Amino acid sequence: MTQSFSFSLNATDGKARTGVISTPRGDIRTPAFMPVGTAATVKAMMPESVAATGADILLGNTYHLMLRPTAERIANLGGLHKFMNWDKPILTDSGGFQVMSLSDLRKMSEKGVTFRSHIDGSKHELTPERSMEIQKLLGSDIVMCFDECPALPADRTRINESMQMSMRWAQRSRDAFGDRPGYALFGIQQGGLEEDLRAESAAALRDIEFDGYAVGGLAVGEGQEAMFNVLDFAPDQLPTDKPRYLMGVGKPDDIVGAVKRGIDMMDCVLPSRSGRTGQIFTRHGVLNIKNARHADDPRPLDENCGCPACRNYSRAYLHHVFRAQEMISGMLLTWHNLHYFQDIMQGMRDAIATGSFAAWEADFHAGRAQGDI
Ligand code: PRF
Ligand code: ZN
Repeated sequence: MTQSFSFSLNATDGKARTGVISTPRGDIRTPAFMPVGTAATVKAMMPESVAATGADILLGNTYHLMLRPTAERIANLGGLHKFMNWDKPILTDSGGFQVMSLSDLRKMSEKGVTFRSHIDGSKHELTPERSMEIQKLLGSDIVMCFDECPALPADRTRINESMQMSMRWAQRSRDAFGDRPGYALFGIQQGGLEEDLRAESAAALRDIEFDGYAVGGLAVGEGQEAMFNVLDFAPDQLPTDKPRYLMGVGKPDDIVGAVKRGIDMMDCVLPSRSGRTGQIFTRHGVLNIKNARHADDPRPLDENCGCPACRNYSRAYLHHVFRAQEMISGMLLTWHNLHYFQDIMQGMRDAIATGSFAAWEADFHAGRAQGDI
């Protein structure tokens, strides 16, 4: 039975919103944090463990999967969900952003971008049409438009031209995506830090009509204050009855600030990548397990955390396996970080539902030390 894609808001508190995105592969509770599963795995995590942290949806990457193992191979093997043993929703990014940060010898034109693989130097092309084709082959539930994201700082002329091209690519993405019941296509707003360019981009996307709208082009070097300044107006420029997704954000305080300003979805490699480098996020602040002062510490990372790393292991053990480069280190620390990020999301969902977001936010900030804990 084909069930359609829909979004319903359950409550708002100030600009913060909580609701549910329904898809044929299950519900996504919002605000939602999406762990990143770039290469058909959330590194160091079994899919059932990712689900156990509270994640309703994962992010996958067109760029990585088209290069290895290729979208055609994944399609022949039954699609990305089956391939990686994750049966809940998957959102895929469209590739352009990763081409700019990872590939060699890029060449951009109105048609799209040609580049060389960072893995073996082979030559490839991505266009709006090809990106839609790849994301369909993967079986992605939420498909992202093909866009360009300029690095900041950039001058206004460059930001404007880039945004205009991304809007033409958004129309081409919409045309190529076609009508696919049960699957969603999200537009991506660009326009740098400029309110009028952001407004123009939002108007272009609303005209085309999408199932959801992303705020792109942020967290690319502008800093939190500048990002929050944009988030003070950008979500308001997008439809209220569709999900709003802030791409590639962020640290816990970025996420809380974004939700406060009307964002419904986010993704970031931070909890998983930091897990592998020993940086731990807790409600009390940040700690690095590599630090020698943890060597004799029998306490858990966070006595109030319900994750397996905190329930079953001491800081001393986690310090030891990190120093010894044991595989379980990345597994346990990633699990904790993902669990903590999902705890934050659940806390915000509950607070918004009960109209107590401001009090929740004050507690969140009050509990956190500035330096290492
Ligand atoms: N566009 C796309 N993916 C992205 C971004 C963007 O602007 C960002 C910006 N933070 C992260 N990932 N397609
Ligand atoms: Zn924990």
